[in-house]
Amino acid sequence: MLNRTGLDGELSVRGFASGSDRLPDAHGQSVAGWHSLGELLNECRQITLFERVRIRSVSASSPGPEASAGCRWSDACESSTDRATLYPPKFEVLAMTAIRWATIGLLGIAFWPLKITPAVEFKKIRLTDTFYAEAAGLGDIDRDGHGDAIYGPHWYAGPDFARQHQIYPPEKFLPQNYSQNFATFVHDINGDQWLDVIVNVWPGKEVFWFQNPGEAGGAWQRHLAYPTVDNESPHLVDITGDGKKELIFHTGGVLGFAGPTDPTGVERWLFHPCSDNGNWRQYQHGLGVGDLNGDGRPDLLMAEGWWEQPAALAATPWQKHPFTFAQEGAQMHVYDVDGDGDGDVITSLAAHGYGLSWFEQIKKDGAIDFIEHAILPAVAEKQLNGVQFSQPHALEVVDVNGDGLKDIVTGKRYWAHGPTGDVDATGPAVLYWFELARGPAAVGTTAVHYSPHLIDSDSGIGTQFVTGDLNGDGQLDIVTGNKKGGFVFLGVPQAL
Ligand SMILES: [Ca+2]
Ligand SMILES: [Ca+2]
Ligand SMILES: [Ca+2]
Ligand SMILES: [Ca+2]
Repeated sequence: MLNRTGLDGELSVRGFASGSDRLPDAHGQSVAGWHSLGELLNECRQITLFERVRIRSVSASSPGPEASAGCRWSDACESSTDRATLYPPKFEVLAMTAIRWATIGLLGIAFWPLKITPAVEFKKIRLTDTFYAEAAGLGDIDRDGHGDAIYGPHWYAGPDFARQHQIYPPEKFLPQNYSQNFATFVHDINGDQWLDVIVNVWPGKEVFWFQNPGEAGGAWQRHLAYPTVDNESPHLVDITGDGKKELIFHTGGVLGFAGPTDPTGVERWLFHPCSDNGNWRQYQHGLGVGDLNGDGRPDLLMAEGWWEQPAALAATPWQKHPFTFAQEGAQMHVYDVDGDGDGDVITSLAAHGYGLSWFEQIKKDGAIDFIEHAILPAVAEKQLNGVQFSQPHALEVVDVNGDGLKDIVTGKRYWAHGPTGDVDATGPAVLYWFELARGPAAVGTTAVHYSPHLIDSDSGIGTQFVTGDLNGDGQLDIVTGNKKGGFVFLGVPQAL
């Protein structure tokens, strides 16, 4: 082994992928700190094992910030400077290469079937079998330290969710029909430290927010936030970066967002247009928020492309980047699925049909482009590990098993248009999570793998649901609501 100590030459870790030249590299990053080339190669193995590591730049001559380097199994690590000096004798290289590829081969075979994190199971609690809403929320409504579940007109007090409390006058709906609650969000709108509940009553109709009465108790006062909120998957997120959440939707064919205009939130919220008129309709499917170009500013996504948030928020319209992600998706998410440093897109393809995909961000002629990777096939006859279901009309991207990788939670929207209105309408009302794993990339394949895990087969999803840790045990919980009623799924950690 060649001792690294005393060498001032700058190393670079360069990524190569079979059949691809688009992996990130860290050319020019100072990666001193390894004491030998063997250690460097070992570091590369660690990189390939865990896909992505942080490498601290500790060059004595020029200490710098943390650098990020991503490699994959097929990467090579080499010095770009002083190669002759740094490289060990040939036999050592050959030996290292042989060991490395043997390791790659063995782990490549063994990696996929291995479960390296504890399994996850869920305890199901049925809040009610009455159809009140196709949405759900969670949060500590009464500030007693226990997370509470929100379904339709009621919140259910944790930790047992047995007691229900009214938010607005309840109205029961027939499962053959529709509710007056398609999206539920929980957020402190007026800044009094008590969580309020925000409801989109119907695609294309009002969003109201119900004011938590707080310690004094009593009725929740209803306020109109915005009168016409189009799209079936509106979001409530902080898109402006001021720490306050805004409602993301389109109205009158224009994509944008709206938020409170005064500290009380009671004044009518103002709509901030971000696009030209796209003639989008009331029941438009597919909407998302996330930073796709890595500038730190969340961008907007729809099924037909994404809109780049400008440096000056007021500059409108935002630049549109056309790309067809889906025909009829639901909540669209941006997440670095493959761990290469850029945001990828996760969306269902048909909220009333089949298909769930992630779209890998690539650069094409210097511009952002995407490659689709199917998770659930878009046709009924094909399956993923024997799993297939229709109508993934809501989905969340969240780390279910605590391994640091965000997984996907989705399921079947039960009776979206009644018992006969959709393909396989009477199929099991399933709720699944899809476990993300990353591993060796063979030629022409991706290093990303999803495994479906059934959570429940008699509940499904509606048009929106929520995840979070309700009981503070560190395990992810899920609250859903649809035509079968309202449900809490408490994650129960399992031993390895
Ligand atoms: Ca509570
Ligand atoms: Ca951005
Ligand atoms: Ca990526
Ligand atoms: Ca995970």
